[in-house]
Amino acid sequence: MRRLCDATLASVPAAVPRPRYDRARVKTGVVHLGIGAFFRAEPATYFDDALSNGDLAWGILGASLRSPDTRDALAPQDGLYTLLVRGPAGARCRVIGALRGVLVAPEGPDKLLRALADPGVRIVSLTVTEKGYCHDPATGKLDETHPDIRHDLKDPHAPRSAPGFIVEALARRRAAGVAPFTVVSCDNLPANGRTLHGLLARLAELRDRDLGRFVADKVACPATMLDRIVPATTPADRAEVARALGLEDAWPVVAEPYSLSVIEDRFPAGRPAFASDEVKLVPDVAPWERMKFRLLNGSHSTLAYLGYLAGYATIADTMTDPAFVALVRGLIDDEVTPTLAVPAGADLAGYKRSLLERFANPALKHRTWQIAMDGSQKLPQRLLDTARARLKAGAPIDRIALAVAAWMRYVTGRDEAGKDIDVRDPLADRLRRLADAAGQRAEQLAPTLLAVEEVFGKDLAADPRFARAVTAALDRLLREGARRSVGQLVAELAAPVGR
Ligand code: CS2
Repeated sequence: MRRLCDATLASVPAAVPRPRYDRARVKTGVVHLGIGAFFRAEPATYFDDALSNGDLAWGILGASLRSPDTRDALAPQDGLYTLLVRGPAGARCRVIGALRGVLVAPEGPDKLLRALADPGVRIVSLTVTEKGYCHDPATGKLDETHPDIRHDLKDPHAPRSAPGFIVEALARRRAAGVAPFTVVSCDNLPANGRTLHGLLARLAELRDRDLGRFVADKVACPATMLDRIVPATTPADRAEVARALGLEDAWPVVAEPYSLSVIEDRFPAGRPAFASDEVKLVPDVAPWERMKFRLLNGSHSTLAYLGYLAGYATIADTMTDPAFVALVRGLIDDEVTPTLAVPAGADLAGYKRSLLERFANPALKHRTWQIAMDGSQKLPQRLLDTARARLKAGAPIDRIALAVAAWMRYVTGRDEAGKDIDVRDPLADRLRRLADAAGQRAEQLAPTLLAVEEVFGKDLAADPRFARAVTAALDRLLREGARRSVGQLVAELAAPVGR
C-alpha cells in the first residue's frame, strides 16, 4: 500500500477532509515542543483550520525533546497525518497538513534554537506532560535541583529541558532585537499559563538578572484548558485509517468526538482567528480548568487506579461495571461539584452528563495503565485540591480517599495477584522503596506515602481527617481488593443515613 504524503494526497477519497491550501506556501508561525498525540489531535487542528481559511502564516514546526519516532514516521509523509475520530456510532478521518516538519532536539539543539529564534515564529506551544516542566507539583515552583535544569544552567546554549530551550531562545531574540513569542502550555498543569511564566522567569533569573526581568515583564503565557480524550494509537486505529484513506499512515492519532478548548486571549505577538466552535476565548480560564481537572481528570485517575487494580484494561471496560459507574457518578455529583464555581457560559450539568458517556465510549481503547502514569504529578490538581476544599467545608471525602489509596496501592509496584506493575512516574523508584520499607499494612503504608511532600504538600499529611480517611480506604483495599472495595463503598454511600 502506498504511503500518505504530498504526492499521494490527491488520491484520498473525496469524503475525507484534507488540506486544500498550497502547502508549499505555508510559513512556520508556531514551534511546538513535545509533538505527541494530544497536540496533533487537537491544537494542531486549529492551526490547520487557519491555513484552510487562507491565513498561511500558521504552519507548525514540531520538536521532540527525546525520541526520534515521530520525526522518523512523519518525514516520509511530508508531515501529513490522519486524525481518526472514534465515537460509539462510528469513525471519521481528517488529514492534517499544518505540520511542516519535526526536529529531534537531542540530535541538534542549536537547530531547534535557531528555529525558535526566527522572527516569523509568534507562538511556541508545549505538550511535554506535567513532569516536563521540571517543577515541584505541590508548589508549582521550579525544581532547581532537577538534573535537566542544572544541566541547562551550566550549558544554556545546548539545553535539554523545555524551559531551557524557551529561555535560551528568548535570550537570543532579545539580543537580536526580535520581539518574544507567546508561550502556550497545552498541558494539564494547574494555572498552566501563570505556572509556566513563573518557571521561565525563574530559570532566566538564575542565568542573569536582566534576562529574568525581561521574561517576567515581556513574555506572555496565556492559560489554556484543552479537553479532548486522546488515547495512544493502536494497530487497529492504523488499520482503520488505511481502510478509509486507501493509503498507509504510520503515525495517525485517534480521538473522541468531544472537544473543547478554553484559551485566555492574550497573544501580543498575534494569533490565528481560532474560528472553530470548539474554541472559547475568555479572560479567565481558572474556573474552566478547575471544572475539568476535578471532574474529568479526577474521575479518570480514580477509574485508572481502581480499574487497573481490579483488572480492567481500559476506561471503557471499567464503565461496564455498574459499581464503578456509581462510584464516579457519586464522585462527580457529591464530592466534586460542591467545590466548583460554574464558569460563565458553561453548561455544568451537560458537561457532567457528557463525561459518563465519554468514559464509556467503547470505540476508544484508553488504557487504565496510560492514565495511571505520572500520578505524583497529577494527583494534586485532580484529586487533592478537591479534598482540600471538602475538608475546609467539613465535608466527607470517602470516594476521593479510595482513589488516593488506590494510587498508593498502585505505586507499591505489585498488583493484587502479586504481579509486577510497570509504574511510570518520575518518583517511581522512591515511592517503591518507601512502600517496600513500610510493608503491606495500611497504618504504615499510608502515612509513609502521605509524607511525600511533592504530592501532598505539608497540609494534607498533617490533617488527621485526611490521613484517617486514606488509611481506612487503603486498609480496605489491601484486605478486600479493588473490585470489592468499590462495591462496598458504593453500597454504603447509597444506604440511608443512620446506617
Ligand atoms: C488523562 C488526560 O492521561 C490522562 O491523564 O486523564 O490525558 C485526559 O484524557 C485529557 O485531559 C482529556 O481532556
